[in-house]
Amino acid sequence: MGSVSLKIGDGTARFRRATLWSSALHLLMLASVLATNLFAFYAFTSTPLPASQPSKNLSLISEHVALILREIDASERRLHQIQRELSGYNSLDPLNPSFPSDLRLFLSRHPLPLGKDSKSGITQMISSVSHSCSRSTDLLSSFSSYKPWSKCPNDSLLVTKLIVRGCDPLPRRRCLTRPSTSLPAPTPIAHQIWLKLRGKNDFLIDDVLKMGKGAIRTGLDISGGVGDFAVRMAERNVTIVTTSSDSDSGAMMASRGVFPLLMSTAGRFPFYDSVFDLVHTTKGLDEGAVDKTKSEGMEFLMFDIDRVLRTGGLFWLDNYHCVDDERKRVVTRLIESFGYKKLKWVVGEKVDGAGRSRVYLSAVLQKPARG
Ligand SMILES: *[C@@H]1O[C@H](CO)[C@@H](O)[C@H](O)[C@H]1NC(C)=O
Ligand SMILES: *[C@@H]1O[C@H](CO)[C@@H](O)[C@H](O)[C@H]1NC(C)=O
Ligand SMILES: CC(=O)N[C@H]1CO[C@H](CO)[C@@H](O)[C@@H]1O
Repeated sequence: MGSVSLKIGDGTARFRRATLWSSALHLLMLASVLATNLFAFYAFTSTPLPASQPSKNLSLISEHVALILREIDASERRLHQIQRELSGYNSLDPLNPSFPSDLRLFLSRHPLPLGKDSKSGITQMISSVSHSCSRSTDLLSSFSSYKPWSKCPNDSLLVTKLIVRGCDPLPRRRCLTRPSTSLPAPTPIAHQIWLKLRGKNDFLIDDVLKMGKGAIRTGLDISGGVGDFAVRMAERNVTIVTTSSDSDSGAMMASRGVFPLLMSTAGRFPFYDSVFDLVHTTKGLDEGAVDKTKSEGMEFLMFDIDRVLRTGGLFWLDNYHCVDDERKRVVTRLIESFGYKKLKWVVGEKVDGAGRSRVYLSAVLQKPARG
């Protein structure tokens, strides 16, 4: 597995721990597979069968086979246990005395004031944090260490760190947000992307809106930086929600009058099914889901994109950088398997600042009606 890096604040967070863990997990799986195979090899080669006594040797073999099966079973159980530990199930104890008291208070059960709810049958509200928080209890504890009713610590970078580590949702806090410095003056967009063509991978906003036949009113921009795309679309009366995991982007987007949503690309989008006319992304596919050997991560993301997009809505993959041929093939195969209509599909090369040629894919795809 590669390491995913996301730009947060002024630095870069690398999922080094996750990578280490998964490498360890892979090593362990490899070792157990190897051991099992060696064992089988030994069992079948070290017992040559003299023709005179086949039944006795047969029972010997079946004993060996039973032993191998038991060994495989035990390895599987060990693996499962390790996976549970890595993913954090069972290990986040809401009553852990080392947690700050407000975190314990938040996680405790709160009975409904009017007793059992007749519709759902529930009697208490349960507040949760993500199970991945158990991998970052040190950060989570810093986040929850504050004096109730006083000013919150200035820790937006900490929030971002937790979210990109999968600790999302975070607990609520009983502290007052710091007096915000007034929003910065809105920064104008320096470039002419989407208004003027720079290369064959660029599409014009107006052309894409025409493909939507004037029915594009709302959209989602995944990992949309400081909202440039949303600002351009707002000029055309289209409302775009921009997701970002960068703690510095929010104020900038708000000052430009567009809607910032702080979330990791790895989480399910907090939207109803079929509500967007358009989903746009440049880097979102990678940030949500890069894994060199498997494409499931990207599949989960694509299914969620498909979920929030309405029938007839457009998915605009904008200058997606294909790091290699294999990635291009994986992304192409994945997108094609959703059966979208290709309104635009352009693969092109661009030379970057260092003189290297890079391959980009740009596409506008229309979600089909499914019977
Ligand atoms: C929070 O701290 C950062 C530097 O760490 C500073 O730039 C920012 O202005 C602070 N914000 C508030 C609201 O105090
Ligand atoms: C956006 O809406 C306003 C108000 O309805 C209208 O005057 C304007 O022409 C619209 N702009 C575009 C690009 O459709
Ligand atoms: C490998 C092994 O145990 N082979 C046995 C097969 O059966 C004959 C007869 O009992 C033994 O002599 C072999 O040692």
